[in-house]
Amino acid sequence: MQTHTLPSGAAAQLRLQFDAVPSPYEDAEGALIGLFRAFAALPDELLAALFRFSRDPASHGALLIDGWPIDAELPPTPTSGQLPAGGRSLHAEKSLLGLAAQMGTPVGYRTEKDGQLVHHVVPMPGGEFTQSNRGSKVFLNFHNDSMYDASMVFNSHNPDFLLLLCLRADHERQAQTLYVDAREALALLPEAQVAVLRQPRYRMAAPSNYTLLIHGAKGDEKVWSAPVPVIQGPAAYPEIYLAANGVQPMDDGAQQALAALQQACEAAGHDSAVRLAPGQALLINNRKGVHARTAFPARYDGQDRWLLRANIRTSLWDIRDRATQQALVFA
Ligand SMILES: O=C(O)CCC(=O)C(=O)O
Ligand SMILES: [Fe+2]
Repeated sequence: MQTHTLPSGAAAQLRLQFDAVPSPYEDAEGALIGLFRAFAALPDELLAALFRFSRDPASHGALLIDGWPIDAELPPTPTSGQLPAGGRSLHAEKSLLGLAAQMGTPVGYRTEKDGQLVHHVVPMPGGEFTQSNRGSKVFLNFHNDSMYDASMVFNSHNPDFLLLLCLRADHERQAQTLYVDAREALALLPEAQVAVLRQPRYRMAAPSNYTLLIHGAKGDEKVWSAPVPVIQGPAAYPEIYLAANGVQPMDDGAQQALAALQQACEAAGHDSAVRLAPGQALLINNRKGVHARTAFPARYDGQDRWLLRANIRTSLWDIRDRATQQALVFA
């Protein structure tokens, strides 16, 4: 994976500027304006890498950048996805949102972590075996972060990018985050199977957070999309879409092509595996490729793995049908 490191001088300068930035939990707009100013002073080389990653259709779909300011003293890892109370410097949140604003616009969705701009991705008791960011004990399958929509297509209003910033690694540093760019995976498949993946012969399960919290489903019940393709768009710049919570091929040919794609992802994914360490940010294009996470132990002792996550859109206009009274928060 392509990796950059924020020089320590630039990190120290960011920390100083962060002191003048309001808490994003209290004043999201004020925080984003302050962060815009602070991030403008980053080294040209890093800004150029961010620019190309975020705006060039040809760039690779994942980028790792190390050395971001995070809080010197962290509270125990939460077990509920809610921010623990108590005074903190919020350097990590500011690193996350400043970086997100370089890539596009950070947004919240009411159906995902209450519309918050900053998500706490932590293992949660009871969620160990789920195909969601609450899980730990199972491999989180290759997927895109998707968003339920009444159109029954779940990759229309979803984030274009997601950003993961590591605050704490898991105890044994086992968890690996994997990314496969669709171009790499499709290069491993025969053309006939790519052609099948391009046809609307699949149903995708709505995210489990939606199914449980909003739909009120119990157990393994799923909400399925309309028939959709896995691959769309020009061969040189394909968009891929796989749901974490389940993909249902609608016939045998579709099933075979999906199995071949999953094998290709497993083959390609381990090349890009990262064990995220504190201060590392993984920038993920949510349309160019799919991501996954390996299993890891969770102990719920306050020292479990803890990532901050942001959802980022390049266009808010295209999701205006779900705008709410609250800026940057969508239904
Ligand atoms: O925990 C990870 O490394 C990835 C989790 C994930 O897929 C997500 O937060 O969307
Ligand atoms: Fe994900």
